[in-house]
Amino acid sequence: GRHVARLQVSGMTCSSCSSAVETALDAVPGVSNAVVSLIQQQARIEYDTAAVTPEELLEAVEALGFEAKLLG
Ligand code: 9UX
Repeated sequence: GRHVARLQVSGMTCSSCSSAVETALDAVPGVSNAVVSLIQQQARIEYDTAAVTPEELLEAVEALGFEAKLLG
């Protein structure tokens, strides 16, 4: 089903960073929408639980060199 995950993302220092994270998350199969806030250092991701896990979302962010944690 469709779920929303929120991630704390640390290390983003400019809007190019947050745009890169957003683009990477949007490219993950099963993600229907990702919005990243530079100011809040957070990502909000709408995704299909049948296609992708929260752990894979974290990995997509970490692959860019940022640290990510799943928020409650
Ligand atoms: Mo520019 Mo943001 O190299 O880290 S993308 S500062």
